[in-house]
Amino acid sequence: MGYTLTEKILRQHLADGSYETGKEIGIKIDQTLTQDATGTMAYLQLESMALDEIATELSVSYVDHNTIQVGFENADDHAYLESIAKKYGIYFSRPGNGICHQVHLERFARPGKTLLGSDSHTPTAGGVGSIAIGAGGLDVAVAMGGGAYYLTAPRVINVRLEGRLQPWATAKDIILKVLSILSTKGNVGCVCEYTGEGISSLTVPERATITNMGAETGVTTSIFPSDKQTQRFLQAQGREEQWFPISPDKDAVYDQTIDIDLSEIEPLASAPHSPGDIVRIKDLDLPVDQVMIGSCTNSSYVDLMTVAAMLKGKHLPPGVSLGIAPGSRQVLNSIARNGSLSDLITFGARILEASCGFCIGNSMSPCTESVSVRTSNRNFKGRSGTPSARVYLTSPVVAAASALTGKITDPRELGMDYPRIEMPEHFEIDDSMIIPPLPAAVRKEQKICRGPNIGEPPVNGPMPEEIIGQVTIRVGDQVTTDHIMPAGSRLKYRSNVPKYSEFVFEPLDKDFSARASALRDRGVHNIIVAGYSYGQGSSREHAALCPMYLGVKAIIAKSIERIHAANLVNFGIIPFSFAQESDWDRLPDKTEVKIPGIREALQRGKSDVMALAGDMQIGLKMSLSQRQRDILLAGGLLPFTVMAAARKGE
Ligand code: MIC
Ligand code: SF4
Repeated sequence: MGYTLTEKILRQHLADGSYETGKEIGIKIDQTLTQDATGTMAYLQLESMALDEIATELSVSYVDHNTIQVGFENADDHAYLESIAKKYGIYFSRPGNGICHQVHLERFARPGKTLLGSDSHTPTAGGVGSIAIGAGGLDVAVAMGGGAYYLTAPRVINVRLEGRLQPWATAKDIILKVLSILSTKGNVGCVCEYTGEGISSLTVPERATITNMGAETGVTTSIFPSDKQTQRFLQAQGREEQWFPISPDKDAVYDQTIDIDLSEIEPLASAPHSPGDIVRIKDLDLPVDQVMIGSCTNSSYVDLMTVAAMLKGKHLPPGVSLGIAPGSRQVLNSIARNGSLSDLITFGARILEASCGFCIGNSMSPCTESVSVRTSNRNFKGRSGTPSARVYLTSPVVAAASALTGKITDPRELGMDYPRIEMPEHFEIDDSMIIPPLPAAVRKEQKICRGPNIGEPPVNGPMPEEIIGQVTIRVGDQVTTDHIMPAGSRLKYRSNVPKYSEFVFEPLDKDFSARASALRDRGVHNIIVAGYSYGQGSSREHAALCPMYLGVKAIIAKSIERIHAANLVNFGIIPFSFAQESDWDRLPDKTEVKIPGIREALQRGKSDVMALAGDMQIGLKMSLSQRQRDILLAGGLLPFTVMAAARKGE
């Protein structure tokens, strides 16, 4: 029996365990990436591991999320990150150079490699045939130190593409179609592998749009084989020598197959407030207040050139605003040199920095009760900064058509010829905004730059014998990391955990933080009760770290998403699931809950434990590997890693 591409690359990188679907394996990580919003914590944790050198082939620190710099906090973070990169031999992509995933695809991602990134859209690099996985910053720090990354050997879904896209249907519509089939839940522990003759017509940036937004299905990653298109892309990026072909074996066996005929794909959108609520553009008839084009999903050269060709010589209608954020300095500079930037400016577009910006809600929030059409990948309620706004996620051509007419518009109705823009044979290459690692001798001299915004990461104590606490909050289904730990205007506190913790659950319950810290100070453990898919979305470990700081010891949910569940374990919080889902109803806010003998249960490898709430008994399940149990007993991955290193040294 042959191997899928996923299994092939994972087996080549196997560092711990034996490969069996559904079982935990440890893999060697070749490359890492961090971004500033998750990176400061990752590097503070790296520092506390007291290493001299990083062990990866390549690690890159990007600054792309918090580039607004209102006040000193963001700038302090940037200075810290730059000094850390100099000290440890890490590439540093300076603010202004672009969004981590776009730049990594352009300049560093390689077929057959493993990439671990402290951002959930790291799978973008799956577009060149890399196994690229999003994780919490602490996992990335451990991988930089040479530690294995642990994941479940995945179930592999074969997404077989046949045919060719029709004009005005795009890669974004393919991933929206996949989302309409897979939805945003129930795919934990899977990988989407794209095959079929239809893939040969998709360029690497198009493939990257698909693997990027694959994150919204909850899969571990998505991947395309490395073929002629990959070679063409690496050639155009001046990296041809890094190309080699890699694909699944002909007799590879998949756990599930989905067939999609590209010629039947039509323009689609994610309707408010979930990327998985898919509708056809032609069924929508809605005036638009704002159009935002950019983000790591859709801001490539071809994306923006196509938009510019559609808008050239025309003007923005009154009542609509248009913002465009190119994905990288390479993209921005290319459209500047060939004059297309001027076409966008003449149309009335507001040109934004090559960064995340609007996508994470730190700028360009739409007005109250407005409709915003965006080319990004997430439309969770309030993520734009305006809770009452309705955000539709679409392709760049639908966004441009909507900016032209002032209402959500199917571009096929414009009566315009489809501007078929080719990917260039040679991209403009200028890496002068990426600072390469310093020679080892000079590195030692480097001083770390620590402004007042850089705090120490709090560390948890060992797991107590029993949990004696209270349900501090009970939430429903699909609570995202944006609900647990909001970004937007709160982002600047990412390096200051006590301050950032004041905003835990802010969008759902403004008093949560005060209540939880009061209980913690009285020695009462905080417990969170949740519905399905708790912790969807971002890889931000602050959604575990800050609750840990507030004294949360356990989450009891109907289900928990992959990255978030791993982050909870990493910070010593137990992710429980209900044995009977209907028990969710029996645990409202303020219920006093006891979980006796939890330490012993973890030590003895038990999967079932009982929670006591008054005279009720509630069955709980723990789906944890032995390694995760040991991490929880130690109080988290950091104390576990430090203890393991000390044992080795004895
Ligand atoms: C996101 O798109 O939600 C983010 C902001 O990029 C996050 C990372 C973060 O919260 O810093 C992600 O996707 O992991
Ligand atoms: Fe940045 Fe948005 Fe991409 Fe997250 S999804 S990395 S905020 S552009």
